Amino acid sequence: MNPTITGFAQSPDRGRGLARDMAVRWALEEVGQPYDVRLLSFAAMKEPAHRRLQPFGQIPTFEDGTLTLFESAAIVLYIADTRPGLLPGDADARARVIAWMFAAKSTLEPPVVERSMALLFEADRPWHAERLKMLDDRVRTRLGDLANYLGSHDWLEREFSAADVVMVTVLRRLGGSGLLEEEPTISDYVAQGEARPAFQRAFEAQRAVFTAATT
Ligand code: GTB
Repeated sequence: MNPTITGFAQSPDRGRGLARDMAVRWALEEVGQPYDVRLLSFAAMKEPAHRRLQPFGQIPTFEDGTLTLFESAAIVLYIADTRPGLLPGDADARARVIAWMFAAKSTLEPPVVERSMALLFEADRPWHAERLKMLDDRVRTRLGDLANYLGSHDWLEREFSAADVVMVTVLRRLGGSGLLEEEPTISDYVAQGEARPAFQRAFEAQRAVFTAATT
C-alpha cells in the first residue's frame, strides 16, 4: 500500500507550492515512492480524527503501514531513512545532512516565516514599514551566511540530499520578495532545486489540486 499524506483541499498559496506538504511530496518523488493524498478543509484539520495524527491540527501528515508522523522535516527524514537516494551512507555525512535539516527549520525558517506573517497580518499597522525593514535585514543576515557556506557548491553536503529538499522549500517562501536575488548564490541554489524533475512532479501535483478546486 502506498503511504498517504495530507494536504490543503484549498491551499491559501493558490498553487504556488509554499505549503509544507511540498517538501514531503518532493522527497517522495525523489525516492520514486508513489503516494496517496488526503485533502483536508481547514475545518477537517481541526477535527479530533486529524488531531490524532497532527496534534496542532495542521498539514502535512504521513501514514505508512503502522506509522503515523507529523512535522514535514521529520517526515522527509523518515522517507530518506527508509528509501535510498536522499541520505549518504557514510555516518558522518549523514549526520551533517541531518544537521542541515535542523538548520533549515530552526535557523532559517523562523525569520522567513516571521516576515511572511508581518506581510499577511501587520501590513496596515503604522509601524509596518519599519518592522519589515528589520525583518528583511534578519533574513538577509541568514541568507548571506548561507551563501558563504554554499560558496561554489551545488548542494549543502556535496550530493543532493534531504537537507536540500528542506532548505529549498524554506527559501522558496521568499519568492517575490527580491531577497533571494540579492544573493545570486542563493537564487541559483533555489532555481537548481526547482529544476529537478522530482520537484517539478511534486509541484505539478499540488498545483493540480488548486486548479481542480477553482475550475
Ligand atoms: N512545523 C510544521 C511542519 O513543518 O510540518 C508546520 C505545519 C504547518 O505550518 N502547516 C500549515 C497548516 O496546516 C500549512 S503550511 N496551517 C493551518 C493551520 O495551522 O490551521 C504553512 C503555509 C500556509 C500557507 C502558505 N501560503 O499561503 O503561502 C504558506 C505556508
